[in-house]
Amino acid sequence: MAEHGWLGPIEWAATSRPLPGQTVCGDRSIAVDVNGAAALIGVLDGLGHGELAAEAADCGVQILGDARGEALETLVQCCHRGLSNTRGVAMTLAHIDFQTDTLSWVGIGNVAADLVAKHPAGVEVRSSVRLAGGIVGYRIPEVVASQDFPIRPGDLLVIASDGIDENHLDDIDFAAPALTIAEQILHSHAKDNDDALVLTARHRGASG
Ligand SMILES: [Mn+2]
Repeated sequence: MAEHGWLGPIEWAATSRPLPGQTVCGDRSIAVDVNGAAALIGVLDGLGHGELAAEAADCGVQILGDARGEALETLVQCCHRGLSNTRGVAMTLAHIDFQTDTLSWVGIGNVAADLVAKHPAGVEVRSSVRLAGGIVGYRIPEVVASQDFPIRPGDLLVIASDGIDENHLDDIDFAAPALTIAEQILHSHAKDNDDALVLTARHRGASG
């Protein structure tokens, strides 16, 4: 399954597939506008895989969409409360402010997020989200703090569930659209023992 679109200057795409042999993927993405001034982007991996995992992740996407204007720390707390009757999720969220070109992100569990840029030697990893241990809906750290830093035109945010292997940033074609990059990562780096989802978000500059 694939989705893609634009949020302000951000071109985003998400693509996923279930564990081979299964029909339901328990990983979900969110990419929504926040008052025309920012984007809320994230990936939720329902614990385990399949239908009950998808149910937890869908519930999280719904909560995030409804509360999208809140701070990231608040969004994590909202999801934690709202998912207590589900299996729970691993979740990484990013907020991109279009006015200040500031990226903020927070991660609970094992959904990797990296901000990468094109480099003469290949791919430069400019920053990686610091993941806190826990399961949203079951147990999260007492203090959940997001991290902020500048994002520049050309930068690419890649968020990947743990069904994608660790080498997924090795061969990115920066000339390609966000959807093609996401599809290439999924194709080359999805593991055969889990659901897999990749979300890409590219800052295309003020002209969009
Ligand atoms: Mn997983």
